[in-house]
Amino acid sequence: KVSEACLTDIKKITDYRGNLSVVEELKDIPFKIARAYWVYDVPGGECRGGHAHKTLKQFLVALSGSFTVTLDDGTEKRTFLLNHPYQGLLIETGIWRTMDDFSSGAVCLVLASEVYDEDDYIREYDKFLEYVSDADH
Ligand code: T46
Repeated sequence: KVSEACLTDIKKITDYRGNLSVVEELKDIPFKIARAYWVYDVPGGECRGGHAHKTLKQFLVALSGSFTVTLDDGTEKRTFLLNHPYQGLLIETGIWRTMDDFSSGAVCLVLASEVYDEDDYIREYDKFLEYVSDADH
């Protein structure tokens, strides 16, 4: 449920040489990490996402710059601003997400619980609403 989503603080080790943040699977992130990818060089005004996943869970971090992530569980929508490399957003299964308002130089790191599988995507909003209203999925 979107009402349970929140930005999580990531461990930050400050140092005169610069800062370091770290996450470990099954400890800071509630799944084993099967894949990492990152989104960058997003032109101003472009949005990404616009789909949900049946199985995949993901953890998003703005490594640089900022962007917003809107989560929608079919009932409620909430928008989060990701603008610190020491904060992350967990996206559970069955949540429609869109990513907007990328600043110049924004880099979005995504840690994912599964390898890439196009069959896991729900890319049409009406199918998503059917999916979430079907308790047997
Ligand atoms: C998500 C948001 C946050 C691959 O071949 N392998 C991959 O691991 C990924 C993630 C994508 N692709 C291909 C599939 C498309 O042809 O790369 C192309 C762009 O993917 P997509 O349009 O799904 O990108 P976004 O930024 O809209 O969504 C991505 C993830 O796909 C998605 O799971 O939640 O980032």
